[in-house]
Amino acid sequence: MRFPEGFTWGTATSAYQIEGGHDADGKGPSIWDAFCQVPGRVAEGDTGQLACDHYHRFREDVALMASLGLKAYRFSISWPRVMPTGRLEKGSIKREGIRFYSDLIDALLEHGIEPWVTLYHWDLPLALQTERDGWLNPEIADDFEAYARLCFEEFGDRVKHWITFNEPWVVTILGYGQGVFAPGRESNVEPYIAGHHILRSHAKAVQCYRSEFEHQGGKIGITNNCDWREPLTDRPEDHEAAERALLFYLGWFADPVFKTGDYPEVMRERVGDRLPEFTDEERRSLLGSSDFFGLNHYTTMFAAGASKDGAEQSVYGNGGISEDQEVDLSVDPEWELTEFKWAVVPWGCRKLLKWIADRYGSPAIYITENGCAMDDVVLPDGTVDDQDRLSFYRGYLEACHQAIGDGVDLRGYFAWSLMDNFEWASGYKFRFGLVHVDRQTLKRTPKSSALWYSDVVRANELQGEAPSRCLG
Ligand code: GBH
Repeated sequence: MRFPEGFTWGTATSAYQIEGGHDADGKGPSIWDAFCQVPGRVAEGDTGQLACDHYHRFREDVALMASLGLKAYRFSISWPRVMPTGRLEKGSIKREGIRFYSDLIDALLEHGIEPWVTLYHWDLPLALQTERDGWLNPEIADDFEAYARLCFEEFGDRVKHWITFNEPWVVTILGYGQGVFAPGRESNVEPYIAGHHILRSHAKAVQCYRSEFEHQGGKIGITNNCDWREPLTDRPEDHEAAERALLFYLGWFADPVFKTGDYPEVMRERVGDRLPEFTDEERRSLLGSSDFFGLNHYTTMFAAGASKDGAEQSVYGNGGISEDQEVDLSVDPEWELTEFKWAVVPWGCRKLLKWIADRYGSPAIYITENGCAMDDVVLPDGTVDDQDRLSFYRGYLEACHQAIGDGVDLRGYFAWSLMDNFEWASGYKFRFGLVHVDRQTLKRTPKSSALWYSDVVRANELQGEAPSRCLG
């Protein structure tokens, strides 16, 4: 599997999932610190208080990445670590928090690893939630802009790839629709409001970057998540259902940025006045506000036109708000499932990449997350021979390779995740890491999949010198 020269190979993590140090050096609490304290919200009462203690062990982690030959690393900045109240006010900037990220970035660059920085991977400063209603408040766009500006000022001399938001769909549907993620709200109105202000905040941060930090010469974009939706049958209503499901999933956040400056028409029709309106100026600032198309992709489901009963049974289905989309989702019982019960369907990845290229005019796409939770067995010597994860990666990388052959402009791939970490509401039981982290000792050990991935990356990096090397 020879990938184009210059292809970006990396792994990804997020702050709350690995850092720990939840109150170290003056860090403020986030909505995830609070959510974890609510009994029953996170499996086994797990929290991210310690996580992988990356806050104290980052040098070891960077050295590990370097030893695996990794060339890029996507991580997120914890907003309340650098701005404990979330707002720019007197004394509200924490130099210690800034120093942590600055040291991390320097360590990466010393090892020839390119930092890709996400500004928001779900850990909103708690005060913005309790005092100001979080993403429901239109004014949050100003707070996000101020926070983004601080990051550009402090790190932009060294960081050349920025991602404003990780997965608005998860923030809105799981956080404000189903209530299974922080802040734990359940509604069929709030997801659309929160999504609206996330998009406005994204546009403001990008405008700030492009107007004030152009001299830094970096790229900025947004990462959305989308699972593929395959029509269940050849019936036209199933084809329409699959398309509609993709528009409610990805089109919701991608059309405003990459296509029209506004939401898909089908959402307007079905969501009606629960879907907020952008001003003309907002539409203008949204359209074209991403230098690349960030995509997190994990799985595939069949879509069928919903029977009325189905829609009523499941008000907040796992594809969004199902009463609005009227799509019935299912999986093929033959498909292999990961530990998370997500189906392993590499061809869905290939089809999704093509769908994005066709709908959005062949943007430069980066897969900023792809990976799986598997039932790892730790051997007596502490190693993990995770052949099922390895074949997951082989399958999905093959699909990416084929997509490039189909003409898709795929520029990079980040495995989720560098190491086993705090898997949100599922706690530590589910492990997505290439590197095993022992929960007692926090010792890091690369799994078989990590060594394989490392080989793929190295051989691709060597392509010029050793053209005969063949992988896969
Ligand atoms: C990512 O989101 C997150 O960015 C990351 O922090 C997290 O650790 C990682 O996932 C693993 O959970 O139930 O079959 O309908 C993933 C977004 C949205 C992907 C829901 C799977 C549901 C599949 N996910 N989707 S299914």
